[in-house]
Amino acid sequence: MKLYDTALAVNPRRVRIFLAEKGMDVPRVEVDLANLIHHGVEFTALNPMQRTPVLVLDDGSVIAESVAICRYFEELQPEPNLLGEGALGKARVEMWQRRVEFQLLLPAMNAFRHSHPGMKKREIPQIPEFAEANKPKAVEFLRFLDGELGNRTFIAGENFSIADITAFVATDFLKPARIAIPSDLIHLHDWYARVSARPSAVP
Ligand SMILES: N[C@@H](CCC(=O)N[C@@H](CS)C(=O)NCC(=O)O)C(=O)O
Repeated sequence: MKLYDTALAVNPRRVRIFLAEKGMDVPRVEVDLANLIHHGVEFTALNPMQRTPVLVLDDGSVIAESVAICRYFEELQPEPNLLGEGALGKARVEMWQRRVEFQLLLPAMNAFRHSHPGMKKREIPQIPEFAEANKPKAVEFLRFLDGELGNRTFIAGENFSIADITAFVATDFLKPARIAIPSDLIHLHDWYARVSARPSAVP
């Protein structure tokens, strides 16, 4: 098994944190996005979407998309559970995972990709106005999340889950995206401190 990974990129980091939480170690191949290695013939054959992460199994099967890769690992090693338990638990984690992905990670990525000079060759067309339009959307969701986190320890309930992983990497990504986190979001700041204290937060 081989994980095509990018050390400085947000989505591959989700998979690295997931693996660290599981205590799993998978051989990695670093893909240099800055030098457009993912646009080359070899990588494009693996993932025509030209994105990392990508997991290649020993029989040559390919899985792209961070959450799909995480689901594969959850099946291989169910504990500790990160995708929810039982019908309701799984649905809750999925609900929050999708909310965080669409309402926080995506606006943060759009803000970055449509404003950073280094992204000009990869985000075509790059639209700086679109970057600006995404910033308040991310902040609005942070405020919503702050209200929710007043009632529980983690995003989908009392257990740490993939929704926390996505929200954590998205929150760290707000800095390069030039989105400031309002200081009055006390519950959000407390949650961030809890998650960043976990050993898995390092990769
Ligand atoms: N939905 C995909 C997104 C993957 C993605 O956007 N990866 C970024 C790195 S964070 C990438 O490979 N970007 C290359 C590019 O934009 O050219 C996932 O969750 O895996």
